[in-house]
Amino acid sequence: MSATEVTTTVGKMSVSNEGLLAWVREMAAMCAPDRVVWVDGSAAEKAALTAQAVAEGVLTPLNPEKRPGCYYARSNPNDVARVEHLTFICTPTKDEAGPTNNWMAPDAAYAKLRGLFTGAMKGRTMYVIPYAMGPIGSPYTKVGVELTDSIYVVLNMGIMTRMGARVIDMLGGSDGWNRGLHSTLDVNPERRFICHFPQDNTIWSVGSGYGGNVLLGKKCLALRIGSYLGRTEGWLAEHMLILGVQGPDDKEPTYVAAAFPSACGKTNLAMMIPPAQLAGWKVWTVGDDIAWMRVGPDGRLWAINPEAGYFGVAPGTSMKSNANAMASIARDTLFTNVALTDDGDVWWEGMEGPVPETLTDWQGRPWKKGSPDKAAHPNSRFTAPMANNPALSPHADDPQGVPISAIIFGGRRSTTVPLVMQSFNWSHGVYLGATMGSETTAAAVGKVGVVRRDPMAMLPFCGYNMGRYFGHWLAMQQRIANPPKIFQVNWFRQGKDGRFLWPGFGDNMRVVKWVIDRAHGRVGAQETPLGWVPKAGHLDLTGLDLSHEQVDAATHIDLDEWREEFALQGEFFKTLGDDMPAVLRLQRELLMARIG
Ligand code: OXD
Ligand code: MN
Repeated sequence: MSATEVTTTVGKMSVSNEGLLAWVREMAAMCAPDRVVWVDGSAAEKAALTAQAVAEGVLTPLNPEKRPGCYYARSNPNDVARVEHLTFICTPTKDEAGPTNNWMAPDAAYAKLRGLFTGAMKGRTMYVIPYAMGPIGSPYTKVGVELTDSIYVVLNMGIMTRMGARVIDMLGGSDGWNRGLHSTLDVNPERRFICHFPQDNTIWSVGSGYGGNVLLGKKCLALRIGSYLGRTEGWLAEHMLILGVQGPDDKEPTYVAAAFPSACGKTNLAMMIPPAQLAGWKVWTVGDDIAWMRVGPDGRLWAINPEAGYFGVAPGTSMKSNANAMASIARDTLFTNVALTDDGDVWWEGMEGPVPETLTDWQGRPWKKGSPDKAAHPNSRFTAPMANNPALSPHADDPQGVPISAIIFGGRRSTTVPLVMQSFNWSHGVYLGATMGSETTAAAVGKVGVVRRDPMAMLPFCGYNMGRYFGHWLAMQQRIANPPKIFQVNWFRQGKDGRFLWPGFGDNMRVVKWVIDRAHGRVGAQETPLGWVPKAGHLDLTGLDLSHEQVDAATHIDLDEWREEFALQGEFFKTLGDDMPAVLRLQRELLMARIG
C-alpha cells in the first residue's frame, strides 16, 4: 500500500486506503467543492476550525468565565428535529424495509440524490471525517467516513465520535467502512432526504443541518445501518442507554440497558443520582442513547456505547433533574437552539433559578419574561464530551464493553402501563418491547403527545423490516446462554388531575434497585396475569413523600385499560402482516385469554 498525502486544516496526513481515496475523489467530482480537507482529530485542528466557524458566524462564543470552551449555534427554524417522513431505507425490495419505514428503490434514490449533490458544494469545503463508532481497537467498533460541507458537523462529530488519524490507522486497508455523504445544500425541506442503503453500507443525507439527520454516526450508522448489520452478523444495535448500578454491598456494578423513545429521559436515567435514602448506591454512565450488544464467550450479553459524547435535549435539564448533565455541559460543549442570556450564557425552560427578565430566544429575537413563546426550542440540544461526566463509567471506553444483567423497555404513557413489571421469560420480554407505546415528543417533526407504537424505541431507527427485527430478537435467545432479565417501566403515568403519579428522576433509582435485585434473584415478586410486579413493601419508598393511594395508582393494573391496550397492539401487529413472528401473536392471545 502506498501512502497518499492529504490536506488537513493544519497540515498533511497520510492515507493509504485506496478504496477510501478513490471514493473521496468520486464524491468530490460529483459535489464539486472548492477544496477537500481531511479531518485529523487533533486539538490544533479543533482550535482552527472553531475559530473559522466563529469568523463565519456559524458559532458564537459563550461567556468564557461561565462556559469555558463553549459555543452556540442557531439552526434554520425549518430544521430543528429529525424528519422521519423524509428518512428512507433504500433496500432492493420494499418488503426488506418493511411497512414501518419509508422506502425508495436504491437506483431511484441514488439518482434523485445525485441530482441534488451534483455541484452542491461549489464554493464550499468538503470535509472528510474518518470516525469510529466504539472504542478504538475494539473488535465491536465500526468505522465510518462522513463527507460533509458543514463545519458544524465536523465540530459535533469531534465530540460525538472518535475521529481522525487514529481511525485511519485502525481502518488500515479494510473495505469494511460506512460511506456517508452529507450536504446542507440550501436547507430546504423540499430538498431534504436522509437515505440509507444498508446493502451498500452507505448513507446519503441532504438538505438538513440538524444533528439527528446529519451526524451520520449516530442514528444513521449506529442504529439504522447498525441494526441491519446486527441481524446479518448476529448482534443487537439498540436505542438504549447503558448504566452501571452498584449497591453498598456489591463488589461490581450491575449493568442495565434501557430503551426509551427520543426525549423520554434516557440521558437523565443514564446519569441518575440516587436519592439520599439510597446513600451508598452509585450509578455509572456507560452510554445515554445507543447500545451495541453481543454475546460474549461467557454466554452473557456484552454492550458497548458506540458514541463518545451526549447529544442531549436541553429543556428540562437542571441541577434537580440531572446534575451530572449540568456538569457535563459546563465546558467544551456546543449548544444549538437554546436561549442566550444577556451575559453570554445559555438558558432554557426548566433550568432552575429565576427566569431571566430578558433573553435572546432560539431564533435570535429579544425575549421578555412572561412571553408565551418558548425562549429555547423544545428540541434544543447540547453536544457534550462524555469525558466531562462526573459519573462516567471507567468501562465507557472498554473495548469489551460491560455485561448486561437487565434490559428495560419504557414508554411515555399517561395511562395503563404500571410503574414496573418483569417479563415471565425472554419471548414475553421481547413482546413487552415489541408492543411499547409512547406519546410523541419534540425530537421529531410532527404532532406531540399522541400515543404511537414505538417498538423497543426503534420505530424511527430500525433499518429493516420490523417484524424480522422482532424475529432476530427472538432468535438471539438461543445464542445467549445467560440472558438478561427483561422489564417494562413507565415513569409518566398521570392521576385524574393530570399530575405525574411518580416523582421520576433520581427516585427512579428505587425501581432500578428492584430491577437489579430481581436480576440477581435477591428479591421476590408478585405474579399478575401480565407479568411479575414488586410485592408490597419491596419497592424501597423510604423518605418518599408519596401517599399509598398514589403508589397504588402508579403500580395498578387496570384490566379494562389493558383490554383496550391489547386491541391497539393487535392493530399494530396487523400492520406488520406476515412478518409478525407467531410467538409474539401467540403471546398476545395468551395474555388476552388470561385476563378474559
Ligand atoms: C436523539 C433522538 O437525538 O432520539 O437521540 O432523537
Ligand atoms: Mn435517541
